[in-house]
Amino acid sequence: MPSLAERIGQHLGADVVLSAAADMEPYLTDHRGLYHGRAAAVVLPRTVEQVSRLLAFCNAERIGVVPQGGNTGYCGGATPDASGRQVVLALARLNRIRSIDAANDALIAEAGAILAHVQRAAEAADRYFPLTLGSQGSCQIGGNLATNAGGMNVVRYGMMRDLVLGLEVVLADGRVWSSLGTLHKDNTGYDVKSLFLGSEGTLGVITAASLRLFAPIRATATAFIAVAGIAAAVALLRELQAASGGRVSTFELIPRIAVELTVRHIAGVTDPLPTPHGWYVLAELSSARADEALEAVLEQGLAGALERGLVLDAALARGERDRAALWRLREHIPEAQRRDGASLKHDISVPIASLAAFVERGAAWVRDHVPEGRLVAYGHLGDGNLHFNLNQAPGSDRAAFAARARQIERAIHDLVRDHGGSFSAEHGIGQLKVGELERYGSPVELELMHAIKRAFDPHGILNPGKVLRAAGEPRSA
Ligand code: 2HG
Ligand code: ZN
Repeated sequence: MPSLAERIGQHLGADVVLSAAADMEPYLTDHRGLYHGRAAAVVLPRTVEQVSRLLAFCNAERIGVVPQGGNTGYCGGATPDASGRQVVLALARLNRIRSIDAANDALIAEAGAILAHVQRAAEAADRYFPLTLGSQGSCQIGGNLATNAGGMNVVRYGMMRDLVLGLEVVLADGRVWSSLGTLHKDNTGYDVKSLFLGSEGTLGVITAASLRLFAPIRATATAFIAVAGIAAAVALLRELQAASGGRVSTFELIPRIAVELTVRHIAGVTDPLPTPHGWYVLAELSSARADEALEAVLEQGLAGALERGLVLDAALARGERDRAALWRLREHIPEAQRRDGASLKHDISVPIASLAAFVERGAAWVRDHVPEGRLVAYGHLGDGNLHFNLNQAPGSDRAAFAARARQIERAIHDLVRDHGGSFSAEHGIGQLKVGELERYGSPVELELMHAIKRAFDPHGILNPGKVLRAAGEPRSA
């Protein structure tokens, strides 16, 4: 009796199937090392037709399929379970830029295309693709779509969902549905493509997308700003938006501890300001007009805010080198956190007007209840989205700290709910937050989600146990 991997090889060609333990290994552990799964095979198709044949086969045989992009996710959404019966479907080889239509501001990329390649392809056509993530050198556009990724430019351009014109998706039974096109308006009934965005491979496998392009950026002004606190940062954002006519494209909150961690752990990062402050913002204004006086707008805005005590100090980037150094500091905060020891991550959002109150209460709770941890809260202030993370304090026990994860998460997520926020702003649900969705999600919405899941994937073969608990899977505490 041939193995499952051999049978898949017979259908698709042996050259697209990995089954040796050493070959499969990189596909079985998630980026944060939270999950280690097993698989019957890892399949790396070269064509959409092969994806279609694989899903038709797995649907008929009731075999779970776990789609995987660059494997940079935070919630274990692309890691198989421990049964060894699931198949990992890695999209890496489906990585072509199929077309660029600059006249229609559209680009069609396959799921396995690396985000940075998509950005460069747009640039080569004198256009701009705005999604900007720390992991852009390795994450894949299919994963960005399936998780509705966010990042540093959302305040201006929206999340991945807002950057999509159409999709090509292989459904659970192998049918291929395509809405690839360049229409910027299409109001024909239910927005089916939207369902796949953020569904994390549980409703279909995205194989290609038509993406929105924008005018290229010709001018930027960037500053690293010490602010008087969170409320001051929120007020500054509103002032800079008003003064620049909505040109703010990045507005990232950075705490003092993140500066210390990046200076300590990341080569080449230095403190941009001469004296320490509690909170900072990395702000960038950008424009498609080369002659727009963005630096002057930023300087004037900051000078006014300095007078009124919102801003305490600021370093303006004078040229591309300065700018790259400031971005390097921000983008490497997660890596610096990782190198410093165990960390607990909470990707939360609250209405922007409630941010200051939330941080005040959350920080006090951490101070009072987690003596072995230190708050490292940073993120996309412009979107009300903070990574309200904790790192183990120096000298504390790694395992004891990590063991408190669920209890700490519960307290923080309850506080988030009390402030009208979300326990998952941009990193999705995966397997990590299935219980949180059940706890905090609206029961009616969950019923609708299960109904949609049954309609799209009646046999439950698509990424089983991600986002929604698989049928028959026991609830944990
Ligand atoms: C970021 O904003 C990423 O840098 C990662 O979303 C956040 O590590 C994190 O918590
Ligand atoms: Zn983030």
